[in-house]
Order: sequence, then C-alpha cells, then structure tokens
Amino acid sequence: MKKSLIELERGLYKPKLPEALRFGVELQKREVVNVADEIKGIFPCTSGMPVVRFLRGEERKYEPVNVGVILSGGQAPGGHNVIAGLFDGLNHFNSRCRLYGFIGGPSGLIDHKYVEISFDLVDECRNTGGFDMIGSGRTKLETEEQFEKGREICEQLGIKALVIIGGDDSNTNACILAEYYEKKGYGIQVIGCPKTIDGDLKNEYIETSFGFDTACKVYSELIGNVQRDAISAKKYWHFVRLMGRSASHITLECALQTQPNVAIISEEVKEKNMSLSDIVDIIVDSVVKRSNGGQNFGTVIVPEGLIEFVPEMNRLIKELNDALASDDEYNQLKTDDDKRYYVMQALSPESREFYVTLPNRIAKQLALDRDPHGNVQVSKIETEELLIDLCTQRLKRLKDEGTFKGSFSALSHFFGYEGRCSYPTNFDSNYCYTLGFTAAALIVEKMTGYMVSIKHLTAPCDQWIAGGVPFTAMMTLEKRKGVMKPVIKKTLVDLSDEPFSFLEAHRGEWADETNTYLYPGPIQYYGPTELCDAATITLQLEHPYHHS
Ligand code: FBP
Repeated sequence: MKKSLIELERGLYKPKLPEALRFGVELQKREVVNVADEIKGIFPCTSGMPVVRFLRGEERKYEPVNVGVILSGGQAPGGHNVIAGLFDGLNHFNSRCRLYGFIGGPSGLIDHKYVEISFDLVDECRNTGGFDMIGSGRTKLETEEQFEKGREICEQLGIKALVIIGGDDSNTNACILAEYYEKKGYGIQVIGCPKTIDGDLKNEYIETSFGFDTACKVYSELIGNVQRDAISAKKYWHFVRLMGRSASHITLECALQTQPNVAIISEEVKEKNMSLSDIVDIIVDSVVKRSNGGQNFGTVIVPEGLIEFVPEMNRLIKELNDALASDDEYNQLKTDDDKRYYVMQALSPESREFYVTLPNRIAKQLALDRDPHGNVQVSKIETEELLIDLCTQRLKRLKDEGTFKGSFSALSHFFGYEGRCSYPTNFDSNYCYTLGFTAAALIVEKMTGYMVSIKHLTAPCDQWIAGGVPFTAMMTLEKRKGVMKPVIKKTLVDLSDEPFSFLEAHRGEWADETNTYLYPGPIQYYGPTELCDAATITLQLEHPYHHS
C-alpha cells in the first residue's frame, strides 16, 4: 500500500520510554488507597490492592502469556502506539507471548471476532493516528452473559489477560469485568489504559488521558489559522464549537494556546448560574469594545456541551427528554410543525416561554434529533449558530439604540473529528507507547484490576514514573438512571485549578480591542524538544516540572 511521506517518516520514529522500563523491572508496591465500604462490598476481590510502580530491576524470565486487546469508544490519537507498546513490551518480557486484537471494540470479544497481531501489522501502524488497526466500538461490556462470552474466547485462544483501552465508562466496566473474572477464578487478568480526547479521565493517579494532547494541538492550529484569517480580512467574527462532551478541558486548553477574544467554559457557566443572555452579554461586550477600537472581527470558542450547563436550557432539555423519550404519540407525528406543536404542549410554562425565543433551527434540532435512548443529542445542537443568532439580534438592538456603530458578520465552525485521528504528537506517541509497555509489565507481574498510571508527564520521558492504580481506588458511587452505581468519575474543569485561573487572569485583555492572538501552527516532530515533546499547557500548569 502506498504511504505518504510523513507516514513513512513517522514509522521510523522510536517512541521514548521511561528509564525504568528499558531494562529489567522491579514492581514496587506502594500505598493502599482507602475506599468507601460500599465499593469494598461491590468489589471484594479487587479492592484493598496497593498502587504500584516499576523501578529498574534485574533482567528476569517471565512466563509467556497470551493477551487480548480492545479499543473502546471514540478514536483518540495514539491508540496504535498503545498496541505497539503492548506488543513490544510483551516481546521484551518473553518473545513467546502472543497478542490478539478484538475487532470493532468490545463487541469483538463478545462475538469472537479477532485477529492475531503480528510484527508486520504493528509496524504498519507505528505512530499513526486512527484506530483502524483493529477498529473500535461503543458496545458496553456490562452483563454476565457478555463476560461469559469473553471467557469462552479467552479460553479458546489461551488468553490470560485483557487490555481495555477506553474512557471512564469503559474502564468502569473493565473494573467490573476484572472483579467478575477474579471472583469466578477464571485466571483472566484485566488491565485498563486511559483514552479520550475529552481529557476528562484524570485524577490523582491519571495525569491525563491519551489523545487530549494531539487533539488540542490540532484544534489550536485551526483556531490560530482562523484568527490569522480574521486579523487579515478584518470582517468576520468566527464562532468555533469544540468537541469534548460535557467537559470543557479542550476549550480551555485551546484558549490557553491561542488566546481568542472569548472562551466560554461550561463549568463556570454552571457555577455562576449564567443564563444564555449572560453568555451573549460577554460576547457582545467584546464585539462592541473591539468595534470601538476599529476591530470588527474576532474569535469565540465554546465547548460542545455548553448548552447542557445553561440552567434554562438544561431544564428545557430535561423536560423534552422526559416528555418525548418513549412517547409513541409523538413518534407517530408526521410533520415538523406537528412535532413542534406537540413539544410546546409538553413543556412547563417557563420552558415554553424560553423555547419560543430560540431560533427556529435550534428549536427544531431540540425537538427532532433524538438518540436511540430518546435523549436530545446535545453534541448535534449547533450552539455556535445559536450564539451567532442571539448576538446578531442583540447587536441589532444596540445599533437601533445607537450604542453599536460597527458591523458584525459571523461565521461558524465545529472542530471535532478533525482532531481525533491525527498523527499523534511526540508526547502522545511516547505516552501511548509507555502505556502499552507498562500494561505488558503489569500483565507479566500477574496484576489484575489495574489501570496503567504514568506520572511526572511534564518531565522528560526517561523520568516518567510508570505503574498502575487499582480501578477501585478511583471508584465512587453515582446515581445512574435512578440507581446508585460504582463509576470512575469524569473530571470536569476545576475552577480553582491553575489552567482556569490563568484564563481568568488574562481573558479581559484578550477580549479587548488589542490583538493578543497566538498562532501555534502545525504539530512539530523535529526541532527543539520544548517545541516537539512539550505536554499541553493544562498539564504544565497542573504538574509543573522543576528542573533539578
Ligand atoms: P470517547 O469519550 O469515547 O473518547 O469519545 C469522545 C468523543 O470524541 C466526544 O468528544 C464526542 O462528543 C463523541 O466522542 C462523538 O462520538 P461519535 O464518535 O459517536 O460521534
């Protein structure tokens, strides 16, 4: 197959590993994390285990082991390198180990669809983006029937360990699977790796999920380019919605990298109980200020989950979900107008009053687009269009009153899929390879119920600390569909943390008539280490590296 020059070139890149993993390893057991009694009760076999880390140790002989690997959920740059690191790691510990990839995500395990991962297959995919080596999927591994199907195929292939590469939900299910296999005594270990561009799988033990670094750098390049266009043409305001589901980590990181005029952070909107009108105030304020300085252009970036955090919208969405989730009468209505009328009748007077103020297109999207569970698909609501509409109306009013004398012409963008399969940055290439290699080390050391944890990520790679944390140490109880369930918590933007404080300290100046844009440009693979290997600004602010 023909390859692009960059693909050939990246294929030659040798990901860096922490020093401790390059030779023999020694497993060091550290603290046992105290977990709630309820968690201990649900996971008697996999709680009470210590956090572990690897130190450089004697070269040792390990038993060969057959391992299965699963990619779960949305694509994130670096997934292939986790598999490459796992493959090379297993080989490093015993060249008779074998690795099987389950095709199409968790459903591959249940339906027994797999491929044996060969050296050639790994070599084809080193340092590439995408999950196409074995594919991914969103099937949830949660029932005993599925677990048993998994056991059957593991027994057939002699698989003694599964590596699940996924986000908070997939790792929560990996924890349940690990406990189940342990309780049944099947001798199948389960190890997780933290994946998601959204950056919301992070905590005391997991500094960041892989893919966040690359995705943010791709979006930041695009935002920088749009800013350069804006400052050149001087006639457009660009409204950019960024992926990330509920969390605003991506928007925050992109704001720090590009310094747009306005960056809205959903978690702040929620904390301050800001209405849609308050958000419009912030944007319009910047438009007017900049226009007074002769700058009728600018950039606004917003997270895709924003509307869920706006109180009146949140109430409306809840009412719509409740009213329409399993409503046959609604589903049989033929025309959009009939559906809209039906929706209006189902709403409380407060929500109805708000609903009628929404632009037609958005009102329609809210009433029509449902996911298979009957919920509004918030990621498909064009929040950026909604904001453009509301700002246009407000600025027209100001113009009529004579308080706005400039012009306002806006363009909308949504950056999401553009960043999910990019060639991983050096950071993600190294991080992912290390995650996979560490998973191999945990497996040969017979650990189960652990997520790979790599710490000190802002230090040079050879100083990273590779180890694992029991899934149960990260579990809390949350209400899901009305029932308390153990889950690995999604981490949203913490308004008291450094990254948000930095934004808060500088955004006034960015919103102003002066232009403070940054243009990060494309991802760099060669050149000074500070440029090529650097972690995100978020990581650097959260975990500053102190040169010794
Ligand atoms: P994961 O949580 O599975 O990593 O996926 C993240 C994500 O890219 C979100 O940012 C986005 O909202 C969603 O997936 C899109 O999902 P889909 O790929 O099903 O369109």
